[in-house]
Amino acid sequence: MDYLKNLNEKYSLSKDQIAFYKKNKFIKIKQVLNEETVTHFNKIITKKVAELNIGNVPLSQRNTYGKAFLQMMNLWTEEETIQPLIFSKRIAQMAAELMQVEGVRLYHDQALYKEAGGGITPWHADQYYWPLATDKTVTAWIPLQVTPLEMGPLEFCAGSHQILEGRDLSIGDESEKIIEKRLKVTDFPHIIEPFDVGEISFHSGWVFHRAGSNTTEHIRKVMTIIYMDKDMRLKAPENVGQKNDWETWCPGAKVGGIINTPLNPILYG
Ligand SMILES: O=C(O)CCC(=O)C(=O)O
Repeated sequence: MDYLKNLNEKYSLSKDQIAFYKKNKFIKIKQVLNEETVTHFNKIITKKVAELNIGNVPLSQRNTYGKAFLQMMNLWTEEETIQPLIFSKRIAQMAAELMQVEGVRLYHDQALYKEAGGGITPWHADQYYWPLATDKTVTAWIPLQVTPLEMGPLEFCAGSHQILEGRDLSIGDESEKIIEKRLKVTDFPHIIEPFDVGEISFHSGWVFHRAGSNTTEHIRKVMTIIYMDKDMRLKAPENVGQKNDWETWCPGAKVGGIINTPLNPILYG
């Protein structure tokens, strides 16, 4: 059970790392998890994803979003043994410190398994889907194996949270095309790098990101944890996705109130 030690041991972020995140609204950090922890969760999350993945439509019959990945949500509520990763103090404290807030709650988790031959994840900003009142949101993207460029690691447009155009687009062919075009005429760097085992990234809700296709014969297995400020309030939904998210990830929360439901535990602070 050494993974519990790894998951709860403090990671000391440097001032430079916090400043980097503040400016770019994403960061990649090596050696957050050790190989044993990654291997352990690779096994149990993959088993759960396989169990839940019934009636899968062949890749060729899916749209661009569907080809990007298998998406299984809130696995911590489905499988007790996955909880220690989602409730990791180490990762939650990093999320809080990067956002410079006192504490964080869970918004939800999701496994994102890009199948062998799976397509691109189009450019998008996550917060389009979220009925959350401020930008104090961050996703920890946790690959469950070494992730070379051929597998489609997460890519970021550094500092692109400053661009408002394209925020209103759901993930798909249109968002890929329009956001790509918009980002090309800016000086914000496009970061495409592989991930080592144990390396994870954090990206904020309004920074634009995408991923390439998976041209290998292996699934790109990734777990994500989406955090929000522990004092985050629910805003009135502005689109169907936000209404759906309210009902799914924070049922019972009231517009204008702090999102304090049993599905949104405080993970740090
Ligand atoms: O894993 C991917 O391909 C995309 C992930 C993503 O967009 C996210 O975690 O916000």
